[in-house]
Amino acid sequence: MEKNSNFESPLTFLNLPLSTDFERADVAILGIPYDCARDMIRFGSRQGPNAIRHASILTGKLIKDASPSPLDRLNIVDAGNVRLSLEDISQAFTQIESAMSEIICRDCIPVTVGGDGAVSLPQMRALHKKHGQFAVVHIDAHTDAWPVAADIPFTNANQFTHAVNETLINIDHSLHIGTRGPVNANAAIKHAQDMGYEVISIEQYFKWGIEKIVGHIQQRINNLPVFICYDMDFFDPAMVPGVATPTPGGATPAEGIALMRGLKGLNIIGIDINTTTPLHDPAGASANLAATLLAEGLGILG
Ligand SMILES: [Mn+2]
Repeated sequence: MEKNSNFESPLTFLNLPLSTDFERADVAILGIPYDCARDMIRFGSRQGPNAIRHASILTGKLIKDASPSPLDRLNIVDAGNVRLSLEDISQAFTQIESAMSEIICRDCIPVTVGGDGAVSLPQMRALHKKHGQFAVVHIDAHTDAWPVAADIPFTNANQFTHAVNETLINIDHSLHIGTRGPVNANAAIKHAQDMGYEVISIEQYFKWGIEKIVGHIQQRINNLPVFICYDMDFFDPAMVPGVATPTPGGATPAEGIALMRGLKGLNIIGIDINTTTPLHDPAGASANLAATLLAEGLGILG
C-alpha cells in the first residue's frame, strides 16, 4: 500500500526528517513549547510548535517544488521540541539555552518556533556564547524591552532589556520594527530607545514601504551576525488572531513575507518565530502563516 506522505509519523516541520545529527545538518528547526513568562490574558503558545508542524504539511509539499528550494542547497532537519520545565522559569531557560547550544556548537543554524517571546532570551544567551555580540532585528508590535521589575525579573515583555543588560547584543546595530498600541506604549518605546535600540513604528513602516525598510535594515545591521526574531503579533489580528497580545493596526501577511525575503543576504545566525497560540486561532490562519514564514526564513539562509 502506498504511503500517505501527507500524514507521515512522526509529524515534523515541513515534512523534514526528525534528527539531532547536527554535525551533518546545516539548519535545525527547534520547537520551544514554553509559555509561562506570564502573558497577561491569553496563554497557549506552548502548543504553537505542534500546531505549526501540523499546518506545515502543505507548506512542506510546496517547498519541495519551489525553485529555488532551500532544500536543494541546505540539509535541514526537525530537531523536535525542547524538553523543558514549565514550572520553573530559570530551569526552562537553562534547558532552552542548552538545546540551542547543542545545535550552534556544531555550526548548525537554529530556526526556532515558540513558545512566547520570553524564549528569545535563552536563545540569545546561547548565540552570544558562540558568536559574541550580535545584532538583532526584532519584528513585533511591542518592543519587549520594558524596564525590569525587582520582584518579577524575567517576563515575556523584557527579554530585550536583559539582552542589553547582559551585553549579549550590539545595540548600535539592533532595531525593533512594527511597534504600535495605545496605552503605555510610549513609555516602553522610550525605554528601548534610551537603551540605544532604534524603534521603527508600524506607521513609519507603512510610510517607508518595504524597499526602503529593507535597505535601512541592511544598512543598520552592516554585515554583523544577526538574530531575526519574529513575533507573530506583528501582523494585524484581523488576519492573524492566534497570538498572545493581539494589537490592531498591524501588517498583512504579504508585507511580513516580503520583509522576511528582504533580509536575504544578511549574516543570519538564527531565526525565531514565536507567540503563535492555537487556542485563539480557530481557522488555523496564524499557524499557517507561521509555517509559511518558517519556509521563507529557510529561503534566506545560507
Ligand atoms: Mn509582541
